[in-house]
Amino acid sequence: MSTIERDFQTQGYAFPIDILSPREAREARAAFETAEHRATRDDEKREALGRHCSWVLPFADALMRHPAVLDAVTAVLGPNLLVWGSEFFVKEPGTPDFVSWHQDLHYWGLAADEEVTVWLALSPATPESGCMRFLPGSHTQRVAHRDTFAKDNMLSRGQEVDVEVDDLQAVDVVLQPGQASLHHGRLFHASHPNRSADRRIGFAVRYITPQMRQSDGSRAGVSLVKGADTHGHFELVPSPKAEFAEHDMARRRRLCNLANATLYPSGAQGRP
Ligand SMILES: O=C(O)CCC(=O)C(=O)O
Repeated sequence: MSTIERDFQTQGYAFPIDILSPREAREARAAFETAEHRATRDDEKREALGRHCSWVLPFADALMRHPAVLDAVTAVLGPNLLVWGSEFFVKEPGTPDFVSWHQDLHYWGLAADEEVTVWLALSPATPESGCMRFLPGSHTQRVAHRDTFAKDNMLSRGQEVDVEVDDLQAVDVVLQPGQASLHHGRLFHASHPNRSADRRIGFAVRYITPQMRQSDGSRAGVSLVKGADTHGHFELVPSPKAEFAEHDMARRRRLCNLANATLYPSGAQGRP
């Protein structure tokens, strides 16, 4: 059993995993910031950076298919991999933005637990910059959540676990630019505000196996990134060829509208 597989099974996470060289990480950050600049005056493009960005940004599609990323995910999910979601999490220096303790799979309407997130750092992720925090071993539980709609919470409904979390047990997910962490969809995780002088930028990608499906039977959009789609439960989305191309944006709009009924039954929208 590899270290990644062992850590993932026992703790619910594995990190740090080297993915990009420092130069490649700087290039990926520059590609992100260029796309961000192009999206400045367009609400839909800005929203796309925070949800299903790989459907409209070729550099994001390439990053989530990086061989080192796929090797790490294969160690825990096996050889056939789909991507269910991809998004940039940006915390500006000195802002109050935070993420409350939550379990990703609680809200996504998926019928099983074969999901893993890769969070790739494009700037330093440290306690000062508001790196993620994980609660070791919490991935074996399913707990109730409540929606707080707390101001400054980066999650769409301010969702958080409805149980006490012993903060002293949490580990800081410290990553250099180009390093990644893996976390299980049931792992309790959170993050504090960014008190550093730099932006904290992470690229989060949600990998699933083809056996997964939406509990309500809907055919959500996914990208096939390795092996074969052996079950056909989802609509396969092709790689984008150009940034924010209108036909890719239109497909993304249609698939986000379809997913909203599952993800936001009460009407709130944004990040799942
Ligand atoms: O970037 C963060 O601080 C939180 C990210 C997160 O909750 C996730 O990737 O599931």
